[in-house]
Amino acid sequence: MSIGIGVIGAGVMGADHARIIREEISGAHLAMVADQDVGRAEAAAKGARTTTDPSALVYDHSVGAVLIASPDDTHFGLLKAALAAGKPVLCEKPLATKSEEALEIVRLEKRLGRSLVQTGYMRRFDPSYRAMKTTLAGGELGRARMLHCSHRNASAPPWFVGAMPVTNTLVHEIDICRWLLNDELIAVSAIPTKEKDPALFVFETAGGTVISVEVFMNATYGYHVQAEAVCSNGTVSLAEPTTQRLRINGSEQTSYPQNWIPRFADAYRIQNQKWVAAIANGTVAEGAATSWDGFAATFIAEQVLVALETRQRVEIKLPVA
Ligand code: ISE
Repeated sequence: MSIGIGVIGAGVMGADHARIIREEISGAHLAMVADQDVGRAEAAAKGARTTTDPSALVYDHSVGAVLIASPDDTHFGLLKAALAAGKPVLCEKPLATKSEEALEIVRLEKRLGRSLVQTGYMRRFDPSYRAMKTTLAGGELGRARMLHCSHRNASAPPWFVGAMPVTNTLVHEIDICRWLLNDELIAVSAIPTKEKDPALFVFETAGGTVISVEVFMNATYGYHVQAEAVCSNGTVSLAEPTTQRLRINGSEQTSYPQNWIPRFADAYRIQNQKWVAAIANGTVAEGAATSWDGFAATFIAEQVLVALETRQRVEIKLPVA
C-alpha cells in the first residue's frame, strides 16, 4: 500500500521534498502540499491537492505521514498537531527553535508510546559521512583525537538573520559530530572573526575528542562541507564530492554547487526512502535522528549562543528526558 505524504511548506526545501516524494520514492506518493502561497503550493504539488491550512493537511484522510519543511518557528506547533493526529512525521531541522519546545515534543512522543518523530538531519544518510562513520567505528585508526569540520555556504539569504548561523546551520555539525563519534558534546567555546563570519566553534566531547567547526555563511565560492578526523593511527576525511573537475590552461579547477541540495541529493533521497520504508514496517529508520537528537542539537545550539555572547567556555549538560 502506498503511503500518502503531506508536505508542509513549499519553499526551497519543501519543493525539493515534494519532488523527491513524487519522483524518487517507492511505497509513497505525494498526497498534498500546504503553503500560504497558493501558487508556490501548486508548483510543488504538480497535480496533487493543495491547501493554505497546514492543520487541514495534518488531519486530511489522504495523508498518512507528514513532512514538515516550513519555517523553523512553525515546527513546534505542527509537530504537536501531527502527534495529536497520531501520524508519523519527518521534521526538517531544527526540531524546534527553543529547547523547551523540543523537549516537550520528546515527552509527548514518549507519552504516546510510539516513535513517530524523525528529525531531518539528513547527513546521517550521506554515503561519505556513512563511510567515515564505518571507518571510525572499525577501530583501525584508533581513537579520534580531533575532528575538524567546516561548513561553508556561498551566501546567506536576506532572511537569514540573528542567531541562524548557529540555530539553523551549526546544528547540522552538532548532530553529525555526535553521530559520527557516537559521543556526547560536553563543552563549547566560540571565537568569531572581526566580521563575525566565519566563526569558529570548539567542542569537547565526553570521550576526550576536540572538535573544531568553522561556519562561514558567505564564503562566496560555493557550498562546501568538509570533515576530517585525526586519529591515533591516521586520519579519515570526507571525499570531495565534486560536480566537475576541469583541466585547462595549465591548471585544474573543481566546481562546487551553490547550495546544499545538489551536495546532499543522495542523503535527502535515502533519508526519505528509509523513512517511508520504516513507516510501512512499523519501525524507525536505522541511524535516523530521533526527537531526542533533534532536542539535543537545539539545546546544544543554545549553549553555543551563550558561549558566543560571553566569550567563555560553556559546559553542556543535557537534561534527562
Ligand atoms: C540550510 O537549511 C541547510 O540545511 C544547509 O545544509 C545549511 O548549509 C544552510 O546554512 C541552512 O540554512
